Amino acid sequence: MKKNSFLFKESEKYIPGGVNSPVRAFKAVGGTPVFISKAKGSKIYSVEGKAYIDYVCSWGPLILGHADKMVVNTIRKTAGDGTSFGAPTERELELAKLICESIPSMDLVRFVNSGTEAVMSAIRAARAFTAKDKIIKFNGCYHGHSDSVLSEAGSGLATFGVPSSPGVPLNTVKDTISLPYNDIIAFEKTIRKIHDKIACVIIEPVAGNMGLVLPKEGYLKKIRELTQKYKVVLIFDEVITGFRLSFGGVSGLFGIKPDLTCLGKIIGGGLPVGAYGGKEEIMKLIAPRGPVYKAGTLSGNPLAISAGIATLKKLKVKGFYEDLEKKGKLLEDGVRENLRKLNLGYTYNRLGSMSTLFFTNQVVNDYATAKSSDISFYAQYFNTMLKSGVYLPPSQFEVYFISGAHTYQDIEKTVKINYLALRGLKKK
Ligand code: HOZ
Repeated sequence: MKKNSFLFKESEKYIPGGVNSPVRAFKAVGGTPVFISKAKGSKIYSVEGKAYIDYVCSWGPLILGHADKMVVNTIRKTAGDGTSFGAPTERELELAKLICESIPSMDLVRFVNSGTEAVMSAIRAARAFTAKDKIIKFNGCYHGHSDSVLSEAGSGLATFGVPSSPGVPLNTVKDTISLPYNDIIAFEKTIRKIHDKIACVIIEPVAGNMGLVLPKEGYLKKIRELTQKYKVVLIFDEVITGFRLSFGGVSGLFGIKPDLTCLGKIIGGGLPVGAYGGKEEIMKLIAPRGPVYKAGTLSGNPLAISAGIATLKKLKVKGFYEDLEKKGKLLEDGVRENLRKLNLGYTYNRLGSMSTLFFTNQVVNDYATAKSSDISFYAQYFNTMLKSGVYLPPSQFEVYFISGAHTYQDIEKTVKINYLALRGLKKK
């Protein structure tokens, strides 16, 4: 039997930091990353043969759980017919239709291979459409790792406490303005002053990369009003939330229509995918219909597209999101009750099947309050949960995801372990 520690040491010799995405290295929580050998339903299994109830779910895409039968069979069948053509397929049309029909603001959609690529391409489209350069983003939101959105970003940058990344040209970041999330006054002041220079505003309408942070009542509506008033393109980054909180996106749930939306994760059913789309007047600029360039050999890859179609078809079944909501509520009620019994005032944010327990007594509604969390407590908590068979994200600034495959027993068991983990927290 191979050990996690052996594999990690070997990986470090060949892969920077031993991982292909930084948060996975467990640096924020200590210890050795778990090397996964297989997964099924709500469980992942390590190379050491240990089973875990998984609340990472590949950071969101696996809303049906691991190795869903229908998704796997679809991928198998598709693979047998060829894995990539670099030419159009009927499947792309099917998924494009499904997406455009379910997201009210989506007239046209273009597939790419990741959320990073979707955002990068959407910003380019917005800049071309407005003939302006500057963008506004929000502190703690993460929009992938392309140059222009790597300032004050969440996810790995929050985990490692770095405001930006070396290697990003100053000339690129000078066009990026990062404002506090949920602060409509700061936003209004900025956009009123320099709207003639702003191409777009990009936001995670429900933020999932500083832990889960919900928009305040009326916040998104006001952002929409102001961007419309000042003719600035509004981009919703729904890479995490698209098809997670409802069929479609947060835009449908809150009744707000952005100009462009970025998608990823769920629409590929666990295979690498991304997409961006929105208003025809902007999307018609994309090559070859228009001059704004974007290309990609694996864009619209048959495996990812067919896994996405299979996933969306299952999500469409009546009651799917209601069931997720019940499970999310069961977890929330359990954790809140544990906090109450232990007289702990930590903050628990939840929407549907997404949640985060923040180790702070402050209300968490922006990056500053998320960062008030005691990350050494999170590390202790994470490690006790892990030892007891619950796999949480190895960072305070990420989200717990529940899938349709999680059972009520999984959640009840998690709540019991949560109680013991919270009770055992020791001040250092
Ligand atoms: N940064 C992403 C999560 N918000 C992905 C992390 C990973 O895949 O390691």
